[in-house]
Amino acid sequence: MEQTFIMIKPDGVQRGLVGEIIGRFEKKGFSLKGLKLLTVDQAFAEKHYADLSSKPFFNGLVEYIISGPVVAMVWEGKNVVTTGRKIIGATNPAESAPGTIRGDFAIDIGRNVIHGSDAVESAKKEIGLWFPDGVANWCGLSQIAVFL
Ligand code: YYY
Ligand code: MG
Repeated sequence: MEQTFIMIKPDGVQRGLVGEIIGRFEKKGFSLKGLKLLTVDQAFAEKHYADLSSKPFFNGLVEYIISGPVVAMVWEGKNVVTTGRKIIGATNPAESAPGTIRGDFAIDIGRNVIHGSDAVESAKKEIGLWFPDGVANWCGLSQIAVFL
């Protein structure tokens, strides 16, 4: 089954949008397969956005992503990569339609609340980077029970 990597950026966490965003993916019918709150360092953020390293906004983007905790998630379902991008909306909130996450909750491209993988291949890469131990085993109740 197709999976995508979704990350609520520091502004989304600070503004209290975590529940709202998770709710939108849940109500659409996608399945949450992994979730963690973490703060990443500069080297990790640069790796996540490596494809954009030559862009003029790269340094500012990295500073933003490391500025506070983010919520990293794996969501699963039919066409979840493409549909997830539709739920998120256009990169620039000025162009994101109302009803999308960025269209409803963001104004500036540099504070656009959420990240979503742009293709199945990049989703695989990003899930591997953010969940190096996999999601199937990530802190499931059954696994905690094994440790007890
Ligand atoms: O995938 P998506 O997040 O919609 O856009 P990308 O083109 O991958 O750029 C990543 C990230 O960089 C974007 O969410 C905001 C920021 N950014 C920017 O600050 N200024 C731009 N002109 C383009 C992108
Ligand atoms: Mg992108």
